Amino acid sequence: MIEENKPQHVSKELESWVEQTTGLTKPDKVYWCDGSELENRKLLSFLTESKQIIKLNEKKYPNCYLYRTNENDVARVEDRTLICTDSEVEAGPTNRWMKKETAFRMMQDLFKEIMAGRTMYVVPYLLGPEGSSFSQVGVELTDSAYVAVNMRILTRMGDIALQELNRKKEFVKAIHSIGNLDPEKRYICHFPDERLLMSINTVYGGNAILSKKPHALRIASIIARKEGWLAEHMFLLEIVNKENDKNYYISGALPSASGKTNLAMIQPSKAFKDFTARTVGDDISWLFSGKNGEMRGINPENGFFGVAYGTGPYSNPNILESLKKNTIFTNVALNPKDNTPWWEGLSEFPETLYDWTGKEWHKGGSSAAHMNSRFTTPIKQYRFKSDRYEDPDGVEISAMLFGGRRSSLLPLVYEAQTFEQGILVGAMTRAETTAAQSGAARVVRDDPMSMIAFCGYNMGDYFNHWFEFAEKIKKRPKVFNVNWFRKDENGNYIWPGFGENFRILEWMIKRIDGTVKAKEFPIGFLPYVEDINLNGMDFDVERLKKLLYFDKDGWAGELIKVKEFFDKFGERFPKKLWDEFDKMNKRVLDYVPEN
Ligand code: OXD
Ligand code: MN
Repeated sequence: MIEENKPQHVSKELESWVEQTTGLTKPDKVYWCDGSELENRKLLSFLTESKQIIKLNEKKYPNCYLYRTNENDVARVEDRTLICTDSEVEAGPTNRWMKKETAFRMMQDLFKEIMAGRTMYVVPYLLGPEGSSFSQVGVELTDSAYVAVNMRILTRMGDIALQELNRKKEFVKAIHSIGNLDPEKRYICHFPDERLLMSINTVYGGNAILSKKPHALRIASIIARKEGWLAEHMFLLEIVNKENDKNYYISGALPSASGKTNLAMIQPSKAFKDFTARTVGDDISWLFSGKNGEMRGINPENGFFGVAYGTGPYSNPNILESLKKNTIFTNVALNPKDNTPWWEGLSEFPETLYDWTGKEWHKGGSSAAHMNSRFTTPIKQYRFKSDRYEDPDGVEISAMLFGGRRSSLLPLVYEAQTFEQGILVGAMTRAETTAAQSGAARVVRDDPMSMIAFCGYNMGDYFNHWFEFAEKIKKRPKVFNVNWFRKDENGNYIWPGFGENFRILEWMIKRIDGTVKAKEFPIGFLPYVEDINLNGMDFDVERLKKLLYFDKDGWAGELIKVKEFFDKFGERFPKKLWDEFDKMNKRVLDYVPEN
């Protein structure tokens, strides 16, 4: 076996684990990634020459590539994502569980000699800013060069991580193989006790880039509980009011493929010329308490893995320029005329395309890019990133928001009256599923804090942990709930969304500053219609009233569903959360509408 590029100082633990994995998987070669530009170019050339990836137009899209996954491997597979512990109760009723020993044996069998004839890449990575006491090191061993080049964008990869490892000693171990892409033998296993991840028969990002959902959310959420912080499926957005020179940091949880990246990159329209908005993170936030009892957050990632489909001049004008260099596209269409990537929403339909599977596509055909097609692009080159994204101490959170896709009932925005009620608002999130989950139809499911697929332990304990965490926070952020997705009788979206959502963010800022009042309802505070700034927008106030209406009967029904979900946790469900629920339920049932 050949070993290449091995660094001089490698800890004994890392060295022996790599050796052990090599013994099991039997690669022809082990290559240690250093994260350098030269190495990146070599890996991309190898992928191009071996026809695994397509190099795009160098003039229009320098250093950009298109990768097509197998047609059966286009999204996260939640039913094959397992939490592997001694007892099922540790995983809880929302996770799929397998007994640790059984899962380990199964994975050992599947990984046996799986890398024969292939190269195993050793990919050390750092999650979080360099020098942050919250940063974590992981090492992924993978036989996919595509995974390695993605990780170089999404994490701080290579030597920088090994240096941090020399200081920290502890690291998360992750083993991945493309295997043979057999969907029946596809598994993403999490072994929290060993801080070990094993994933096989997939290359789709959320299943194979183990630094992301598996480490930065599932394993990190378990570590966070032990250490007293939170790992959340949240973007982190900076808003500056230039008029009074105040900064606001808003973290927000929305389910996958529900506009989280777009909101994290929102551009205030002309009506809001006093404001700028900058991105700290678009998908994951690690939240902790600061010295003065404030809530702080960092983005553990270093790049964006956003949904390409639908991204365009209207939905997210800011990102488009960034996608024109150093970006890997997955499952988008290809315009053969000039060898450029294309997806629905980017521009007018070209006459002819190759669709995401590589087949010829003509105008009028079904979707050319996959609905869960992705871009992987570095934060560094994003013009509207916040200067604070590399701050090791993170940023101070002024507000949090929860939400999801709901075609009815849920108002455009409402505010929790207290932080504890805010925990309930997050916990009772129910949202329509999207193309980010394999096999998903548009059905409403419980998705507390948008973490249903990402909490690595019993969610009853998770809710409890939120209350424990809240006790440490003396300067409590306001908590809001948003829903951009209400539909009218004809099935059309009522609120235009995207950039116009800034109007709602501005209302939140006014609430943070205490400059507007709000009206109390059983679920929390709703805005007075006149406090939502509609300047420069052609939107009927009556429609806005509809979006801010409190529907007593609808909410009574909603809370029945919420209760059914909460009941699943039995003993593990915190009393404090039942108390919040009971209070809200009583207020809803007792509510008598004015006149
Ligand atoms: C993602 C997801 O990729 O949530 O961010 O699926
Ligand atoms: Mn996500």
